[in-house]
Amino acid sequence: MKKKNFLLGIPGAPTHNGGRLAIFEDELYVTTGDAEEPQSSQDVENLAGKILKMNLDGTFADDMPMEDSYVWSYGHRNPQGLAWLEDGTMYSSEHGQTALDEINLIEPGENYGWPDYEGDETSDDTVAPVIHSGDNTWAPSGLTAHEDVLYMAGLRGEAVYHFDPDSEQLEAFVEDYGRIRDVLADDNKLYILTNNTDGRGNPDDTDDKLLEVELE
Ligand SMILES: [Ca+2]
Repeated sequence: MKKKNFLLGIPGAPTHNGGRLAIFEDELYVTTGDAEEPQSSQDVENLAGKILKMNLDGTFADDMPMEDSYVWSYGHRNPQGLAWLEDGTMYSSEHGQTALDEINLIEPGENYGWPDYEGDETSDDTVAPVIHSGDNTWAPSGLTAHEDVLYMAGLRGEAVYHFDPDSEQLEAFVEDYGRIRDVLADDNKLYILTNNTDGRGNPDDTDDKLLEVELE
């Protein structure tokens, strides 16, 4: 089988590279970071600082908000999590600058503000997060949905967070395992991947670990 390059030229840098891939309803979603060039996030011709979407054969989906473009949403700083509730509502987790980490409700063609707006600040054409971390740092990476709630991996926060979009309440759900890179809910179980060996943690002899937690 001949290999095909689906999409080349996503900007990269030592940090801020997004990098989450997720398939929902037979379409591929890709998060990209600003690659340390914040204004790229506002340039819809630039693939940095975006959530991209494509068909599984690499072609443009029929319902893209911009013509001949993979850009599904823009104005992102460094999104690393993607998840969908059972009703199809789409969310993404995103690293803020030192604090003001975000969970965003993603709608096609919308501008999520970076670098012009952070936290609750918005203009007429930007969207504020459904929740942000204020002065705290979650350093959110992976995101997953179970029924009507979200679970989010926290690196610096060293926790798996539980977020209920209805009540907009966020709380630590699993702690004491260090840095958490990714989470996946499947069949009433939550799988949790630690990342204490990523150069920023304090690994013990058995890191890193894949944990399994029973969900109610
Ligand atoms: Ca934002």
